[in-house]
Amino acid sequence: MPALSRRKWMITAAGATGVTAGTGLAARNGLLPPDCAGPFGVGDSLTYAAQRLLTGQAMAREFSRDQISAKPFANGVAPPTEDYKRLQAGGFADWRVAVDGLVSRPGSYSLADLRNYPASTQITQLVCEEGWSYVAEWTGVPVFRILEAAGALPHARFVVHHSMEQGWTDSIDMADALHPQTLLAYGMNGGDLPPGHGGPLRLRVPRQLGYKSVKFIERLTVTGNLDANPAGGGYSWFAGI
Ligand SMILES: Nc1nc2c(c(=O)[nH]1)N[C@H]1C(S)=C(S)[C@@H](COP(=O)(O)O)O[C@H]1N2
Ligand SMILES: [Mo]
Repeated sequence: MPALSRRKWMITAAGATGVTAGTGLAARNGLLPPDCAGPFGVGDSLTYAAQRLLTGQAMAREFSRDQISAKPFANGVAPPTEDYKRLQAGGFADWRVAVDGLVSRPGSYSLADLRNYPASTQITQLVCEEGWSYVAEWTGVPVFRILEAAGALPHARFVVHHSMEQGWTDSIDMADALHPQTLLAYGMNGGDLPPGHGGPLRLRVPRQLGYKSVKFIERLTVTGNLDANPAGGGYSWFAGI
């Protein structure tokens, strides 16, 4: 036992020294995640830096139509609130997603506004951290188009995405926010996005685990740091796949 713990300690110490040596370089190249000082800091920083270096703007795998799962799993139900029910009764005509923070043109967009932008469709896999997954087709507007329309400022580093559902605020860095496959999705498998899957509007981040694809999106906040916006869910902030 003592030998084992000493060995473990030595491995940890060696890893930590390597990370310290690499920290300046990683920070200069934007390779440190915002939770690098947290309890999982060393491991998360290595995962994040390695993935950013290896994959860059690589695309998530896209599937063919015949690979779409027959029964996609809806991991939850729509928020049981009066606000949601009222919007649903109106066919979500009054649903709006606000865009604020470090943008020169803060504002809000209805679903009809979002549909006016060139749509993007992807057949990708949603992978839950619990071990299940499915393939579906999602349609929506790439987040980069909305950031462009809102005039994201040069010192923007993260986009915080807020759900109408309590407790589901999360964030992504600009590499993922500007990634061509990161969508504000309003369609799924050829129809409107169903309430169980986050309808009328969810984020799709196919380069990260399912929990980053927050449902019932009603606000995007562009920010330079995450001090006021801790990551949601209690999961690791970075969930690259
Ligand atoms: N608002 C909200 N967004 C959410 C969740 C949720 O419970 N509420 N679950 C997350 C998790 S853990 C996963 S795996 C996916 C599941 O998406 P699905 O229900 O469309 O399959 O949504 C993510 N986004
Ligand atoms: Mo999940």
